[in-house]
Amino acid sequence: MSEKQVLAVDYGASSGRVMLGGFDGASFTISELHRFPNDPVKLGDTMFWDVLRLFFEMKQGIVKSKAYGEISGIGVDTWGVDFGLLDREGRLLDNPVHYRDGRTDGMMEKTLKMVGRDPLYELTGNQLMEINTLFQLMAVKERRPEPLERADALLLMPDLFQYFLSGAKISEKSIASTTQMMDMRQGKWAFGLLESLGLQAGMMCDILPGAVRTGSLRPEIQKELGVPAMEVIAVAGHDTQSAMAAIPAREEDFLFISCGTWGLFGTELPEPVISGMSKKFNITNEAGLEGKYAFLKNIIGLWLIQESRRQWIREGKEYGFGELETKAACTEPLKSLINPDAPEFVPSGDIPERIRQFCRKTRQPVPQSEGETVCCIDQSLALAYRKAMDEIRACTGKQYPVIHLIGGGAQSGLLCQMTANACGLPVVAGPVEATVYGNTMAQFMALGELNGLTQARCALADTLHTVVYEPCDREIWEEAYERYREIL
Ligand code: LFR
Repeated sequence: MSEKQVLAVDYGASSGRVMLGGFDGASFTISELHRFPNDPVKLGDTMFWDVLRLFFEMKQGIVKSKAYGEISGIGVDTWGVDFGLLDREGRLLDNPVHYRDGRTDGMMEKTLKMVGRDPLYELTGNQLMEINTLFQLMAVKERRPEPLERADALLLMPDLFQYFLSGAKISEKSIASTTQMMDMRQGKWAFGLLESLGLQAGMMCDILPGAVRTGSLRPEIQKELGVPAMEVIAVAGHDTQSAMAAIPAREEDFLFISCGTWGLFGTELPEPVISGMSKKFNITNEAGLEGKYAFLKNIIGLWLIQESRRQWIREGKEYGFGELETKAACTEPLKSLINPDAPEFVPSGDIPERIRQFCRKTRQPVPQSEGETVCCIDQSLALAYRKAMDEIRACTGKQYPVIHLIGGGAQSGLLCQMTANACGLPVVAGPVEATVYGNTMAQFMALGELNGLTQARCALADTLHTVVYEPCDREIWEEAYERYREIL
């Protein structure tokens, strides 16, 4: 079979790209057409996504694809939980707001008082996090209800871009499952919950599974960009689920870490787990492709390093990630530990200073240099993964032979090795571009070129070159894990 091509558009919290994905019936290729920054914009006291610029950049990518021949489809994935509201004519009522915006402060507690922590978790199966769509909507309702009152449709970010491209208003299931508004077992919107909170259920669009065609590129966009028609495809719109689709696992039971701005640690299951124990550990269920579920913990991830790097740039010191890793590898490991999920590390700002404060408060050696800071972050993340692993094992009653570490973090040999050491399991690193592969695979599934996820994963495993990190220094890491649990 000759190679077919699609455009995989992947928006991350700090950058986006349009990639060309190819499949020749046996293996995949991906190449970058266009990459651009995704810088949120603070206006007044609100932090917005620059959604029109993001759409503009997607169009630039489409234009660049003209040099590569026929393109069969286009699919978009993004981070979770954020959304846009449309009026009856399909116009955006407000600019989408960033999940790190302060408008949700205190909203979760308020909402939980109204609906109860246990029933909410029972119904949605989602980890309770202030950033979740439900709490954002409650903030809109309380502070600035007009757009909500006029809203005819709520579209989550990938669905919004998909709508810009095709005009179809749908809710793809993987992204719907990040909202804390979906009945996880039924795969339907939790209308009763919405109504009990005074949120109008009528704005929710029908939930569709990922890997389906939703329409074709609007004629006016074809004309504007000078491109022929192409299918618009709903992939697993949630980037984490696109990435999961691309885990090159040959084992049935495995652990994974989708390691980017966030670190998502979990496993894949045929059905959600919503139990007293999963509630206690605050583990989330998310819907994936082909009716699969990810059972995972949301851990803060490389955000700590990305944001520290921005701080050092503000101080006039510009280092690449590779350079920071080299510095970290030269320092003495396991001297100081932080709880990476402590609330003070979530907002943007001077992370290295907050790490120093954390270490002073917990009477540990205070990391001074950039290398010591990055080393402290990496080892603390590895130990947070270890804790998540213990909790997931306890909930599923399963043992796992391997951890697949996918996404940008797979480039960090130090983090992969530390994770293997902390968890006592081999870490298979790669693909770095998991999200793009998963997006591409879902499109070829929708186009009928692949007969399902298993076939797609096998083809991918044959395409890829992965690196394995074997665990070592186990005693030292077990001792560190004890210390880590004490500081929590
Ligand atoms: C990762 C991710 C996480 C989600 C967080 C916020 O990019 O999608 O899965 O919890 O971003 O939306």
